[in-house]
Amino acid sequence: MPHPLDPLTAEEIRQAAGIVRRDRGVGDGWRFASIELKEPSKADLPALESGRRSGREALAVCWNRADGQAYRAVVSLTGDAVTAWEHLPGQQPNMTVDEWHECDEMIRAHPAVIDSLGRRGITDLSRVLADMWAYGAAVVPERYAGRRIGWCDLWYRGSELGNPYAHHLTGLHPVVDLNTMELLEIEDNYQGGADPEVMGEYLPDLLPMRLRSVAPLEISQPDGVGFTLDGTLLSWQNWQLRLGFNHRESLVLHQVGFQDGERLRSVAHRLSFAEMVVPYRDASPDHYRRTAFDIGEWGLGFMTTSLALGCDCLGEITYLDAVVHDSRGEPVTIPNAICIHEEDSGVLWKHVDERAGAEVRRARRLVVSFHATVANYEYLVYWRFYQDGNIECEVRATGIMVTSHIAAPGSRPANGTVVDHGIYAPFHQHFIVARLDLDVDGPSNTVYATDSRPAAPGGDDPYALGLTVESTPLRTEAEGRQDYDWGVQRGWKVVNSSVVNGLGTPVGYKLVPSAAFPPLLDPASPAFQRAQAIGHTLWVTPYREDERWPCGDFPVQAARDTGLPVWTEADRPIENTDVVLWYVFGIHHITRPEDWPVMPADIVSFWLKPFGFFDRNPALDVPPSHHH
Ligand SMILES: [Cu+2]
Repeated sequence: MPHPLDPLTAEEIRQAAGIVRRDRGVGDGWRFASIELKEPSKADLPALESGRRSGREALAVCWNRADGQAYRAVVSLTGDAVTAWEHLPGQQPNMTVDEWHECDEMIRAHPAVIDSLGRRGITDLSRVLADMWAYGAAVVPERYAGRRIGWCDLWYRGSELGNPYAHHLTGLHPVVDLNTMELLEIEDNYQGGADPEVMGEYLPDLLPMRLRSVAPLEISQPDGVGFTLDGTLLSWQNWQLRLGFNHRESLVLHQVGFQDGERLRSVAHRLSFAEMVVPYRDASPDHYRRTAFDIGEWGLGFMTTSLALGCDCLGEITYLDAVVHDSRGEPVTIPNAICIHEEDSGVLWKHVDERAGAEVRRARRLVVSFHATVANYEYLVYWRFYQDGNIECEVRATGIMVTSHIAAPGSRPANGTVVDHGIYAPFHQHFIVARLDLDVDGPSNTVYATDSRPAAPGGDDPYALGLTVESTPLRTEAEGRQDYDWGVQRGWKVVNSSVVNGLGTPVGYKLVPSAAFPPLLDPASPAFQRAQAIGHTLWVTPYREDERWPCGDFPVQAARDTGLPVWTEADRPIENTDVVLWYVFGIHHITRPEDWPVMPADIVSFWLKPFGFFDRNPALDVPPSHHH
C-alpha cells in the first residue's frame, strides 16, 4: 500500500501529463515545468493514512511555447480529471533540463557563435560548452521584456575530458529566446589575446602531480544495518521518519518522530530546503546577471545525481531511486538518488572515575543524504539523526567555481580573488532557506527568541556573575522576523506549552543557529528585491498548505520576492499555533586559490536539539561497545 505522502511514481507522472494533455489541449508545442505529488494537507492526512479516505492528486505546471502562457493544473489521478486549471499570466515557470541541453546544442551549431569562436582560435566545437543561466527581471534587456530569455557563458575544455569549466571565454555571451530556441544576440567583447595558462584539471590522468598513497579504510557491519526501511518509512533506534522527494526540494523528510517509551513523539511534520539564492557580487559584464535560484529556477530534485558506493557513501548503504520527468512529461528515474546509512560519530558521552574506571559510549548517527549538481557546483545535503535526540543538517558545497579572465595582466579584481594565472573567481554567497515545519509534541507551538544576558553588578550579585537567558515569545509574524545576534548568543526555542516534561517545564526543541550571515546587499538592489527572504536569519509563519516557496512560486525573471515578505505583511499571529520556521543559512564565499580547480567541500550546518523535550540525557541506555 503506498502512503499518501509517497512521491509520484513514474506511472503516475505519465498519467498526470496524459490527463492534462487530453483535457486541456496541451500539445507538442508545450513544456511541462513540473509534475509532483500534491501533498495532502495536514488536516486531510489522518483520514488518508487510515484509509477512511482515498485519492491521489498531482500538481503540474506547464506552458505553451507559442504564446508563453503558463498554467498550473491540479490533476486527480484517482478521478482521471483536471480538477483545477489556473492561468499564470506574466509568470515564467522553472527552467528545464531540456531547455539547457537544447540551448547548448543550438548555440554550438550557430554560425554566428562559430564565427566568434573562430576569432578566438577555437574550431573544435566538441570541446565547447554553452552554460545557460536564467535572468532576473531587472537585467532582462527591455527589448526582450515578456519573453523567456536565457543567457549563456561559453566554456572550452582543454582536452576531450578536461574540466568543462576551466577555460572561460570571457566577454562572449549569447542571449537566447528559450521558447523559440533562437539566438537573439551575441555579446562579444573579445579584445584579442590568448587564453590564460591555467592548471584547471582534476582528473588523475590530467594532473601534473602523482597521486599520494593512502591506506585502505573500510566500514563493515557484519550483522547488517540497524535501520529498517518499509516503503518510505525509515526507522532507526528511537527515530522514525518518512522519506519524500520532489523536483524542487529533492529530499523531503516527513513525520519525524522519536519513540520515547510507549509514546511516538512528534518532532517535525516536514523538513526540506525550499530555496537557494546565489548572488554573485561582481558587477562586471561577465557576472552582473549571475543571481542563481538553484531551487526555484532549476530544482534540487531535477539536479539530484546518482550516488556511487564506496565513493559518495561508505559502509552498508541502502539507496532509494527517485523519479522526476522531462519537459514532455515523460518520467526520468534517478537511480541511487537518496542514500541511507549509519555512521560512527566519535564519543557520545564519557566519564573516567577513580573507582569505576572509564565509562564511554560511542555515538552513532543515521544519515539520509542526496547530492545535487547544478551545472558547475555541487551541493551535498546530509540530514543526521543522533541517539541523544539531536538532528543535524549539514551542507557541503563543492564543484567548480565560476571564473573569468582578469581585466589586465597583473591586475587585482575588486570583487573576487585571483585563483590561477590570469583568472579570478568572483565573490558570491549561497543562501539556503530551510523550511522547518516543526510539530513539537503536536502542532500547537510557540517560538521563543533566547538571548543570554550578563547581570549588572549590585544587589545580591556583587561580583556581577549572573547570566540569565531572556526568552521572548514571538507573537506575530513581524516579531517572527529574526536576525542572528552573536553578542547575545541568540537561539530559537520551539515550545509546546500544553505538554510538560517530568520536571514540570514545557517541552521544546531548539534551533541552534550556525552558518548564518547577513546579505550585505543594498535593500533597493534588484538582487535583494527578488530574494528578500535572505534579509533575515529566521522567519516564522503560521502553517499554510500553499506557502511553500520563500522567494515566490516562480523566481525566473521575477522582479520581487512574492513569498515570505508578502505572506508576512499580514502580520498573522504565530503564538500557540502550527508554526513553520524558515531558517536562512549557507556559505559566504570569499573565494580562495585553494578552492581551485575543484573546491574542497566547504561545510556548514545547523542543529535542532531537544531542550526539555526529555527529562534527562536520552542516550543513557546506549550500550557500551566491545573492546578490541
Ligand atoms: Cu561558492
